[in-house]
Amino acid sequence: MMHLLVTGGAGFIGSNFTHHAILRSGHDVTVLDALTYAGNRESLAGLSEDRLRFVQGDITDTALVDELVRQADAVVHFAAESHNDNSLADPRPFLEANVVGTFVLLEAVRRHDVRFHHVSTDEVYGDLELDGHVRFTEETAYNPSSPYSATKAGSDMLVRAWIRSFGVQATISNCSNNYGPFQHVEKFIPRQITNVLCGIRPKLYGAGTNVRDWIHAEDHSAAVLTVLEKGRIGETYLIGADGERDNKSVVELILTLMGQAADAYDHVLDRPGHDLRYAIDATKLRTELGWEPRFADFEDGLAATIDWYRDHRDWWYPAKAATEAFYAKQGQ
Ligand code: NAD
Ligand code: TDX
Repeated sequence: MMHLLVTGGAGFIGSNFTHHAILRSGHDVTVLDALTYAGNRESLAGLSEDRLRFVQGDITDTALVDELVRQADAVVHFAAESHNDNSLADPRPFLEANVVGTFVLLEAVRRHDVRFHHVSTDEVYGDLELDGHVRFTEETAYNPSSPYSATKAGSDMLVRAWIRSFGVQATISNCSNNYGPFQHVEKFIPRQITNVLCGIRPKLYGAGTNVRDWIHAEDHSAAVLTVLEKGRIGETYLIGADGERDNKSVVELILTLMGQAADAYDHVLDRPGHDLRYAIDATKLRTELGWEPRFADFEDGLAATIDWYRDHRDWWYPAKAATEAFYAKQGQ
């Protein structure tokens, strides 16, 4: 049992991980989260105060981070600005949170000799050809496309440098696209589900042929815990569950599962620099650490996610109008 400092623990994946770490693995958790527009205290509801301490604060706050890291056995770092479209509209917050924030955490774990796990994305590798069979591995060269993925790539490089230069005890994981409950309505799948629930037609960027490799957030959380508990220091592990789908078929599936005509969606302006395809080869994680995804069937996972949004309007509805107003301004 460890005392974990989880940054970004009020976000989509960080809150899922916090539940997982406390309820399945028996760790105690301190969450450090700034509660930006993307953070929601309600996502941690139901966890006992004996096991979870919540601190509202910023990962760029050196004094606060130093004190919390000093008290922890390990840091699991999820906090980030996470949405590509926002990074295209206003990149600066991404530099602050993703690059400076990771730097502040690295300096604190270095000072206190605390184990660090850095949560990152497959987007650091850029994109793959649409009709190819090549997938990302731990050896793929970095080639980020957007301000978001460039700042995540920068944060990964900082972690690697702190491992090599200062001997920081760190691991990195790069995961593919997550779905599941508690995801902000700005993201693709919840946006389309909540559009249908609000009587708005789903919005597909461009032709919708872009491919994403979907994994349930529960499987991502389990993988991060596996790397934290069993991963080799200094190593990177890719996380993915063989879930490649093109965006058009995902929208059609959502509409069908929600009892609508499969073509009841709109094509809208494409994302500038839109990555074509992501695909993860997770052989290293599976063979070396024995991790396997539990949510093998995307359609079942998506149906359960739709039910969750139908049943939790109070959680997502307050963010819906502002999110759609942002997209309307972008022509999306
Ligand atoms: P999210 O946007 O839902 O949550 C981010 C959380 O971080 C929020 O609670 C927010 O309040 C907090 N935060 C942001 N800036 C902060 C700061 N300066 N100080 C303290 N807290 C701050 O993001 P998510 O989708 O849960 O992603 C979590 C992590 O996983 C990110 O590092 C992201 O790059 C990575 N990741 C996400 C996906 C995905 O599909 N969503 C896939 C691979 C990797
Ligand atoms: O309304 C939409 N219509 C649409 O066609 C939205 C919001 C998105 N899209 C497309 C763009 C992408 O091809 O759907 C795909 C998924 O979009 P996002 O949910 O914005 O995810 P993506 O840009 O792929 O990045 C996600 O996965 C990697 C997360 O947001 C990142 O945090 C993570 O690192």
